Amino acid sequence: MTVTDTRTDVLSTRYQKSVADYWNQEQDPVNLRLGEVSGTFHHHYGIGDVDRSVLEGPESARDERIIEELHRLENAQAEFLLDQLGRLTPQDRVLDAGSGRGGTSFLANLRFGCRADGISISEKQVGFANEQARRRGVADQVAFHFRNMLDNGFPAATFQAIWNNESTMYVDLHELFAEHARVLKPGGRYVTITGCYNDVHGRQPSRAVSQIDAHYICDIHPRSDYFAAMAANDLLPISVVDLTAATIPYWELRAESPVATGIEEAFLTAYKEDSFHYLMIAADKV
Ligand code: GPP
Ligand code: MG
Repeated sequence: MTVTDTRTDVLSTRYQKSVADYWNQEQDPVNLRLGEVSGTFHHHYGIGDVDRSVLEGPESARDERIIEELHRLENAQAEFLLDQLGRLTPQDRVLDAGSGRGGTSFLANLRFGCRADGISISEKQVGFANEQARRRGVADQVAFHFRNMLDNGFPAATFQAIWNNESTMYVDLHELFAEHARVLKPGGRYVTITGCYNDVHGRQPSRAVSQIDAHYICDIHPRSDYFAAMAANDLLPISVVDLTAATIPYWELRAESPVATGIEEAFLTAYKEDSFHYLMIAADKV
């Protein structure tokens, strides 16, 4: 199959077009200033204990120290995701579905030495991430493509591992996992870190979860949908970790930081009232 990255049918719905518009315009300091700390730019949240001393200290250094601490926590989240990918060798290929500015792909290539491909429906993000690959001298090993994760264009059984780092809330999970299962090798690993609503309390999202959906133009899924869609698509869960308690300190620090965006209270409310969970789910392709 010949696939180019200049396809005109990448955005197949008006919804996808509006999501692409959002990310093509996004220039938020909460992402750019954090990325500038190390040159690795992420689009996900953080986990782990916070060094609260960054909030004290001299006024002049305070903002910079908070930003460095938030970035340390988002790096820790990406490293935790990579911990779940299983044994990978430099001969393996991995796919980053919803790759943003490329952060998790670069860390995967650094850790495993394998080729990483990232896909995004934002042409801006794809351009930014490819420029990062060039600057980092890894453009021959890490490449980003303007493609849709529901129709990724890769041949069947290409990848030993695939992940979604906080990007599943933009797509239908049955369609997504069918496409992932197609391009994963048998025995390959799928990992997602995601926010999902707690449907133990009912099949509608809470107010706080709805506020998060409106903020990012996304559609947060109920927890059970992940497992139903995996089971229907030859993905066999091997590990589930509830990261909710581990991400709350990130949100508390972010709420007090100079880069708060206004969505912090909705996350803190949703997590603390148990209507929303931050989960890692790993599964193997049968
Ligand atoms: C964070 O990206 C992730 C999303 C927008 C998807 C929604 C995630 C959930 C867990 C519900 P970001 O790093 O660009 O967000 P922000 O700009 O708020 O830091
Ligand atoms: Mg962010």
